[in-house]
Amino acid sequence: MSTADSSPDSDEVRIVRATSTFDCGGRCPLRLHVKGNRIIRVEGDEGPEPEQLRTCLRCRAYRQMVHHPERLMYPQKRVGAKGEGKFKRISWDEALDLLAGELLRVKEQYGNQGIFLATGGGYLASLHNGGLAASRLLAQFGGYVTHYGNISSEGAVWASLTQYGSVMVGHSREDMLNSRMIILWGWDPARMISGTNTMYHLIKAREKGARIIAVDPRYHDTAATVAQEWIPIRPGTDTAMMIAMANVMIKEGLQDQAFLDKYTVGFDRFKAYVLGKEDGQDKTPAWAAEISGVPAATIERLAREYAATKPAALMDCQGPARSAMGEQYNRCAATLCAMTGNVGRPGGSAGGGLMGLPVAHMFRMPAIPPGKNPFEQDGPNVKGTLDIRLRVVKRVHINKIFEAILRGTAGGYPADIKMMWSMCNNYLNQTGNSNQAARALKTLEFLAVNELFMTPQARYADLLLPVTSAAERSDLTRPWPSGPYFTFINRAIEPLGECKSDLDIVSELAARLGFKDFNPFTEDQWLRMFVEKTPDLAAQIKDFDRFRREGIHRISLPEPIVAFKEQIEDIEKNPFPTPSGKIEIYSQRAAELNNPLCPPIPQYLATPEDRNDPLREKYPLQLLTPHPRNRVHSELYKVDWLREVEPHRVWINPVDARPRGIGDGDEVYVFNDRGRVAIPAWLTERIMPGVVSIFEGAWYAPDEEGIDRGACANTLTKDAYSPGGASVMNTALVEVRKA
Ligand SMILES: Nc1nc2c(c(=O)[nH]1)N[C@H]1C(S)=C(S)[C@@H](COP(=O)(O)OP(=O)(O)OC[C@H]3O[C@@H](n4cnc5c(=O)[nH]c(N)nc54)[C@H](O)[C@@H]3O)O[C@H]1N2
Ligand SMILES: Nc1nc2c(c(=O)[nH]1)N[C@H]1C(S)=C(S)[C@@H](COP(=O)(O)OP(=O)(O)OC[C@H]3O[C@@H](n4cnc5c(=O)[nH]c(N)nc54)[C@H](O)[C@@H]3O)O[C@H]1N2
Ligand SMILES: [Mo]
Repeated sequence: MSTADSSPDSDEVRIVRATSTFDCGGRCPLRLHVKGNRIIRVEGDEGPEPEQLRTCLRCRAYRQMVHHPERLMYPQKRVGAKGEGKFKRISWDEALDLLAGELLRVKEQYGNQGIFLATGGGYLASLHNGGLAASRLLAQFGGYVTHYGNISSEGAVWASLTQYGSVMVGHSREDMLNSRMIILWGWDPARMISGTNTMYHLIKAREKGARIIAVDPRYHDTAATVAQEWIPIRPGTDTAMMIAMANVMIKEGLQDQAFLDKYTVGFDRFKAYVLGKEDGQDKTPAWAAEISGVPAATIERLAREYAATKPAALMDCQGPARSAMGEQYNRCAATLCAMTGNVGRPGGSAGGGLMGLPVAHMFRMPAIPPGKNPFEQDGPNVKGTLDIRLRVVKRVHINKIFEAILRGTAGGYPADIKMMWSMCNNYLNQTGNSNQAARALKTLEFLAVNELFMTPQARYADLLLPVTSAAERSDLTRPWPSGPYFTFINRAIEPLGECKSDLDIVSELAARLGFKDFNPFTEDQWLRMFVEKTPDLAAQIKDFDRFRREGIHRISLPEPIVAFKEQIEDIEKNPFPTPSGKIEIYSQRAAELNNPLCPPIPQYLATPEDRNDPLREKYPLQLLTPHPRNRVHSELYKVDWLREVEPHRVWINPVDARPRGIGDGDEVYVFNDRGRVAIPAWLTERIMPGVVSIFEGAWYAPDEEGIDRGACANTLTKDAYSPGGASVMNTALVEVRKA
């Protein structure tokens, strides 16, 4: 770290090495130019090609976020009605006394199960991570209730665990240079990143001659940049198309039978389903064309091409899996990867939708004792089960938090929630059915929110605690989800206003609740301890001071990581971590769930609010809610530069717009029984007819009539989860009308 003068009126410019900590698909190393207590410029990584980690637009606007005039600067207490957004400034002493008092009151009056902790992905670094610190404190305080289920990828997690017994299904990105064909099946890394240099490697793969095809209802940025072909498909119907591809391969004998015989179990059961031996429905390309809208000839051609081109990488991801039967899509993709013998092979892929690598893992706070949360211990907590509801009993599914608040134990939820403490999330905005969430938040006896901004959720708080940004403290992090590298975030500026980190807030609260020595170490001691005591880190980083100075430690790999390489090289010695030791195209564990909606082989299943639901007469359009290029979910929403990049609009095909009298730029209502948003229309052939798209993360802002003027996508989505636990964000029917 620079020893230069950091006093507020110094004229000297220091360069501080850091990264952002957003839950975005990348992790840009940054050189922050700091003058006095202000970041005046942001530069990216200066590493040489090909390692240089190119900075994204969001990080380039980092200082606009850190120094935003609307940052919360001091603790505040509600004075208006709940949700009205009227607050009064108070001191930290008053604020912490209030929170400690409410925790004690609720515990005394209702027991610890009245306390709900909502954590989230708002801050992806190790030390100043609020959720972790608070969960440890509340466990020591006698327990709390929280949520389960990864909102991003539970469908993909379920599929990968079922099929492979492991979630480590990724290849390092440079392995795409070994692929002769890459299918972007619901994957758009130009926008969602998927590891900082994914696009760089994808472009290199294309230059090297790989054939690249996008299967997506939207002609997305990645398709526009690298794909030779776009195959539009109706949302939620990918499994039908994949099954028909399997049908073509089976009938034409194109599958890699030797691979299937050696490494998989249950292919025959899948084959019988594909050929319709049990239900009488031969799942032909014509059958799938009817469901998916993809012409039968295209399905046949893709099946033959994919089976013949080796190696080929079918890249499924998490977006299509965030849907009513999401896990079936990832399981089916993994099954095609096995049928073509691409699993465990350089240039191939395993499917499964999770692209993480088994290196550079998160490392967090080993020293504060976790304590035992009684509400996690006294149920079966069935380890290894595929039944999401049994994996963590006594918690609330993440997409059901607000219904649980409204209905409590009478509605079958594990607790009657009386108070909520929230940090690193904006779930009112980010989980299904925001109108219901707003109703639920009004019923809480007490809501404390640790935040940087007055988000839609923060507006409902009784107590607002202002939090420092990642630029105002030092920490360690790693990329999401590839890399591989570690980064050191050096504190660039001193805390603005009266902001404190979550860790400091929790530690001060701990002292008030009578926990002595809750956090006995300084920031510097902690960070040194992490580096020296975390095996993954200690093995890599021998020189702490150098790591801190350089801000990054790049891990050099002798060769690209290929998931399941060891298994494919020697299955006897290295079985798959499944009950059978093989890739489970048929899963006995899934069969034991006895749930026709969660079958032992991957299947296409109709769902509520898909295109066959009779509700389509009223709401004929399918809604997609992908992640925004110019934000990280709802973060950075206030940054003007980023707003200019992409105005918030609903994508609609002219074929759907014209009969509704909608012109480009017209203000429209998008609505269903859950809510109504007002938003300008973007007429574009980049989305297929019958489908509209609103990027998630715009801030919920209902007017007096209940029309959401902010056009938050979740005003329209539902608070449901699939049998495998996927949050249902991309299965919703809507209608669009001129406002
Ligand atoms: N810029 C930016 N990057 C981000 C984030 C962000 O907020 N902003 N968030 C990060 C996080 S937390 C996550 S979990 C990841 C999420 O990454 P993903 O889950 O991969 O992203 P999504 O944007 O939801 O969807 C990806 C694609 O799926 C398509 N899609 C949706 N439904 C279907 C379908 O039924 N079939 C097919 N074939 N395609 C479909 C969408 O059109 C979109 O192009 O992104 C990360 N990256
Ligand atoms: N419709 C729809 N909804 C979706 C999705 C979708 O595809 N479609 N995707 C889902 C996915 S994959 C995800 S991961 C979720 C994300 O859901 P959330 O985690 O709720 O998303 P963010 O908008 O990133 O909210 C993070 C909040 O944390 C705050 N924050 C940042 N740093 C700190 C800190 O150090 N301390 C504290 N206390 N707060 C901090 C930020 O200001 C921000 O308000 O959204 C989900 N919602
Ligand atoms: Mo996510």
